[in-house]
Amino acid sequence: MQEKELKRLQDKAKEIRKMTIEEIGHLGLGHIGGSMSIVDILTLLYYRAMENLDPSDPRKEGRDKLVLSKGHAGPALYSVLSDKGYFPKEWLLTLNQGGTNLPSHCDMNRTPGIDFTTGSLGQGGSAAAGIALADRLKGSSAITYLIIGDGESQEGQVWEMAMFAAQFKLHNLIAFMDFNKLQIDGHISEVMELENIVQKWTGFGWHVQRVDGHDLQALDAAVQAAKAEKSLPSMIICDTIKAKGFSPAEGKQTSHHMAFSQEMAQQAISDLYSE
Ligand SMILES: Cc1ncc(C[n+]2csc(CCOP(=O)(O)OP(=O)(O)O)c2C)c(N)n1
Ligand SMILES: [Mg+2]
Repeated sequence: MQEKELKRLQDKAKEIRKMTIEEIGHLGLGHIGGSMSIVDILTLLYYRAMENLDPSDPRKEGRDKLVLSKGHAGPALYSVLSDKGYFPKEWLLTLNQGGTNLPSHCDMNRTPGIDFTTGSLGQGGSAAAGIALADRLKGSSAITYLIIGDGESQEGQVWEMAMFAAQFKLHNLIAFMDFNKLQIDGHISEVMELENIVQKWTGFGWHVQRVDGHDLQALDAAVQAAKAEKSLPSMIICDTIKAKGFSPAEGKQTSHHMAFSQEMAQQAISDLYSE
């Protein structure tokens, strides 16, 4: 990736972080931690990797798709979708309020651009594998992207999906694991260890890479390598920091779901831009 393109994406990721802080900050509480940790992955996907997207036709046949299985990170995806023009930016200020089109967790029947309803952890991967298989049966070359959490990866259903996708050689399924080392109740290593995660996915028959999930250049190279793989499904393990770019709680357990004032939000945004 050229330096200019990298800078464009870095600036965009910053803007998406700012929008997400404002969006959750307006409501006063929410899943800031898991939203901020995937901003770079979302930026790489929506501003570079995904093809055949049309915000005026969100269900366009043949488009690449994303299943955000850790559906509680919806606010970050809503920032991206509003910026892309799927719906007005003003909707962000209605997050998780009565009558909103932007519920706390992703809902494909409410929000233009959301490809699958998620929130019940462990299930989104199965949906993504089904979508990828359906696309292949239709003769479509579309790619289905999937984002799962590290805590979510303790769910047994994730590993059933892993076997299924390998069995059917779903090379049009490209998954990211947001390895931010934290889940709702504490550190992954204390709740249920995920070590040897690369060996685990490799053992389940996937093409596996591990990258810094905040390095857009590395994410781009990993997606290109995943696209070039024409037999196995791909898993990109992304080392990330929970609440990345939200200074009051970056890397902290408290960021999972927290309340914060407008003043804290403004301070966080000014810290973000003085980095
Ligand atoms: C099946 C299920 N059990 C419990 C929850 C409640 N829950 C929401 S987020 C979360 C923690 C998820 O941790 P992780 O996957 O690491 O997400 P992140 O760190 O990105 O927030 C839990 C337990 C849920 N949404 N679904
Ligand atoms: Mg986590």
